Amino acid sequence: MSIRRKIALIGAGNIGGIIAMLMGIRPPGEVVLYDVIEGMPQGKALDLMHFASILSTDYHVTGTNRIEDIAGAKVCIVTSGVARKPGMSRKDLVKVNAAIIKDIAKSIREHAPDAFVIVVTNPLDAMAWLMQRETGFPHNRVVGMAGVLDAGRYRAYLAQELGVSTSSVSAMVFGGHGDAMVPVRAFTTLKGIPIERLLTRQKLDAIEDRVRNSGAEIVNLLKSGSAFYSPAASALRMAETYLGDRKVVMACSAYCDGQYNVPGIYFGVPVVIGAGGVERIFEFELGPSETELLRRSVQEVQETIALIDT
Ligand code: A3D
Repeated sequence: MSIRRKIALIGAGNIGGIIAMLMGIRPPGEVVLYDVIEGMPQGKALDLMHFASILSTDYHVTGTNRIEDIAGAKVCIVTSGVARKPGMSRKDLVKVNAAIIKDIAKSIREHAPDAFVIVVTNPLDAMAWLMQRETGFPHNRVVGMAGVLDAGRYRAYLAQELGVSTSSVSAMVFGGHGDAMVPVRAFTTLKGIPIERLLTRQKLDAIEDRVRNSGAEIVNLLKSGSAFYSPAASALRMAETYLGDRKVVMACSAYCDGQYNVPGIYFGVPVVIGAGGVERIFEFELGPSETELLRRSVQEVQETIALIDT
């Protein structure tokens, strides 16, 4: 019997494949790559076995079309679903992806009942909400990936504008992973210096609009498919933080039960990720304009959840 911990990548498309590749560079455990397309996860796993051999990283990765092969996984990263195409909103995706998530949730509950589940499939907050409901897992063991990516985009543009390393910029993006997401400039700094002291309001408005539209900007450039390198890196960070019990603070889509006046839905808020999954939601007072923007974002997520057939 293997003593390696198992990580299941459910969906072996662009994001699943890149996560599998990144995990091959510094393996956090044994990886199972699952997809419904026959031969595809097996082909990627074989290529990755060769990749790891070249890097000498002792990576154990297998590809499968049998969902039962996720058995005993400690982490499941779910990317299965359909990606956005040009002109398609995240909401257009809801019905098709909800059916896939329901199916996957049932399998996770059956085969990996102790897993920490990271949902990537869009529309993100609604799919994380659905995953928790369908697995019946405690809320702290189901989380959605969005804020890490959105904050990463915000930091990238700010660092570019200021001509500094992204490592010197700390940024926070709240809210649903949609057009109404809320980059919070009051909590965004360059080494502790409030960003508002360094850039004009007009410049920050423009950068924040670009953050909100980055997903669509990439979709329009790619013409088919959506962003995959940065979503993969974001999900990897979350999985590593959990596996290492690192207690890093990051914005994730987590279950809010009144925090920030968010009522019983999954929503992007700053959380601590550790061995207990989502161990804590950080709550503090926001300004009136951010509070109003969050209210609109809550509404957007609620409207998407309402589209899911119960
Ligand atoms: P893609 O390359 O199409 O991969 C999705 C994979 O899911 C495909 O290989 C499908 O065969 C597979 N699949 C479909 N149905 C099932 C099923 N029932 N069981 C297992 N696998 C299945 O897409 P991608 O990897 O680029 O994106 C995956 C998802 O992430 C999409 O829903 C995107 O919209 C979403 N996404 C989210 C973000 C966020 O920031 C939250 C960013 C980018 C993409």
